[in-house]
This record gives sequence, C-alpha cells and structure tokens, in this order.
Amino acid sequence: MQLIRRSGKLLGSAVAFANAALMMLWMQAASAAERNDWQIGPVPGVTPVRERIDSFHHELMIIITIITLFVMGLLAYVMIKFRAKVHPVATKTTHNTLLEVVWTALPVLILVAVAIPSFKLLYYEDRTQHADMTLKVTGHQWYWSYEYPDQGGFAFDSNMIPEEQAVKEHKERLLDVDNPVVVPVGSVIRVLITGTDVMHSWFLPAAGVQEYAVIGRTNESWMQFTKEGTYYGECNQICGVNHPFMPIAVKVVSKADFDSWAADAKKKFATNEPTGETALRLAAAQ
Ligand SMILES: [Cu+2]
Repeated sequence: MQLIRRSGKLLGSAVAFANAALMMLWMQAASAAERNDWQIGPVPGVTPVRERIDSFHHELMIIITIITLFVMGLLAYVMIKFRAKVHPVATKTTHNTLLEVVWTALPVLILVAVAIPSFKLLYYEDRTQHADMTLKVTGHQWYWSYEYPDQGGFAFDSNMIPEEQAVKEHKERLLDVDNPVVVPVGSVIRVLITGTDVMHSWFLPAAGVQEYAVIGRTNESWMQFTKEGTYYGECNQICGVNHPFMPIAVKVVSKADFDSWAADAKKKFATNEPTGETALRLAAAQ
C-alpha cells in the first residue's frame, strides 16, 4: 500500500514536472521575437484569436500529459505486480462491470470537457461582429490576390519574389512577396477568403488564421493585430506543382501609415479590375 502511495506521489510530481517543462519550452518559443534555430513552438502570436488558440493548446497539453502518465503508470503497475515470477498462475477474470463502465464513461466525459472550449474557440475565430475593414483574399494557382473594398476597392496580385532576388536583397527566401498585404495595427479586419481554380488555404500562423480558399464559396475569419511587424504564412492546402511557392506576407503598420499606403495603392493599382463581390458593390454604389 505504501509503495502505491509513494508511486502515486512520484507520478504526481512527474506530471507537474513534465507540464512545467512543456510550458517553459512553449513560452520560450512564444517569447522569441522571430523564428529561431532549434525552435520548437510556433511563431509568436499577435492576435486575440491566436492567444486563445495558445491557451487552448496549453490546456490540452496538461490533459494529454496526465492521461499519458496515468496509462504508463497503470502499465508499469500490472507489469511489476503480475509478473510471472511472483504470479505464476494467471487469473481467469474476464469481466468487471464497474471497471468497464468507468473506462467507457471517463473518456467520454474527458472528450466532452475538451469539446466545450474547442467549440467556443471555433465560433470565436469564425467571424467578427464589428469589423473596421474588410480584406478579400483570393487563391490562384499559384499566387494570392487581395482586394480592399473599404479603401476604394483596389486589388492587386501578390507573387513570391525569386529566390536569387531574395538572397541578394536580404529578404526572406520563399516567404517575401512583391506586393505584401498591408493592414493597420489594432483594427478589426474581416477576412473573406475564396479561390478561382483549385483549393488553397490561407494560413497565417501569427494571426491564428487558417482558412480554405474554395472556388465558388466565401469563407470568413478575422484578425486584430496587437503588434506592428511583418508576418509570414503559406498556402497549406496541396494545390499543385507550385504549392510551396505562393507565400503570404502581411505588413502590420500604424493607422496613419496604412492610410497613406492605401492612398498610394489606390493609384498604383488603379488599372487592376476589382472582381466578384467588390465589383458588384462598387457598381451598386455608382
Ligand atoms: Cu495553394
């Protein structure tokens, strides 16, 4: 009995230690300003959605650790207690109603406990009620195009810059683009995502957004950046031969910088025809 109590205590401290270690690894990754060599966690988050994703991840990590250590403990217990040397005649027990009910009901309860915050988070990141502006994203083989319906409806394509140019200009290889998305810090941005050919997926880890770009369908998400900077993402739905070469670059700037960029962009991209909903909206306004 004492052995069991002692091993229980040991198990408890092992759980606490494993959790603390995992948390520290995650925090270390999350506090780093950029991507680092040997980084384990994802890039740091800069939106409320990503913050909630991170804390949900921490909760799951604790639950997973406890379950894993519990199962390992049970295994170790039966392996030691019922080993052939001290237990030469195997028991013929086949059923135990109470145990069977418990090991069916308990996992169900755990799944329900995980599903509640999971669905809450899904609905939270699904859409926003009060958007300050809209960014429309369209996936193509193999680049992204963006439209700004609230800033006059200009539109532009965003292509990856060639590798040699990126190296020469000290830009991010395979991540920097000719025309990055520019958005203001602090504003609530509704993101509408669609596609023109095959399925793509607009994935921006720092914002916690990962949304399919599907032809004939408009998916929605939202972002509210808390920090200025440049954030990178990639298409993460296998979409053809150049799938790894359609990166996403988002520049988050101050409201004033955004306004002056939008004024310039409106002139620069004036010859680009807006499409889809933006075109309809502009036609209706005239
Ligand atoms: Cu793609």
